Amino acid sequence: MTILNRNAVREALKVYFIMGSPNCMDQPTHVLREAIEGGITLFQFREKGTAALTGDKKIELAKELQKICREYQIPFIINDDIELAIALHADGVHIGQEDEPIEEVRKKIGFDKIIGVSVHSFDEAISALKGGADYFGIGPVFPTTTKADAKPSNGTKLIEELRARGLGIPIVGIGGITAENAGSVMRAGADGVSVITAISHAESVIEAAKNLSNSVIESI
Ligand code: 3NM
Repeated sequence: MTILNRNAVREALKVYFIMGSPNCMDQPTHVLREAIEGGITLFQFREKGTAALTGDKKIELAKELQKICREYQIPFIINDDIELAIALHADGVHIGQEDEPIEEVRKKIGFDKIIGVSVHSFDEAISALKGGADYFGIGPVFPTTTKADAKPSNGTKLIEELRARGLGIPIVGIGGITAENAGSVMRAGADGVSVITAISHAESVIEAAKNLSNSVIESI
């Protein structure tokens, strides 16, 4: 577990925006600025999928987006790419079950960084907790077409189960979440909602982030 305050992590998860260049209809830097102005509380750089940048171009974009996050004091987390997270002194990484074991990631990244882990069952949750995860990403809560290899959607069942079994770790729901259904994810026991499409594909990114933020705040 990180040495950062758990409640600070919990707070930061509320309106969790994920994006990379393949998700954007406009310049990623512009989309991120607007999302921050609309009220997102954390940003995850996830450069994946068709036409995803690689090599120096990926690093350049990561740096530009990190600079914006720093300007607004929004935590900047990198998906999967632990080496990049270390090189840029990112605030943390988000890893899946198929990535390096969390214990190894922690050794590399240090105790002053956030590690988020995607979990799909009670057993995965316990392993991630033992490994020192700072938060869980649980999804897909609703159907999504954004992640090619996403599992079938499972609603809020696992979030409810983990809370009913006494786990207090910060949790963020993910997958098909919108301003309309975010409240149900929060009421199930999540501390925040994580979205790609609901913000990055919106006609007005600012308005979309504001709407999502309002739904989350109203459901607390
Ligand atoms: N992870 P959207 S679902 C990145 O289930 C990701 O772990 C998921 O995108 C998981 O908000 C997903 O557009 C895609 O549905 C989320």
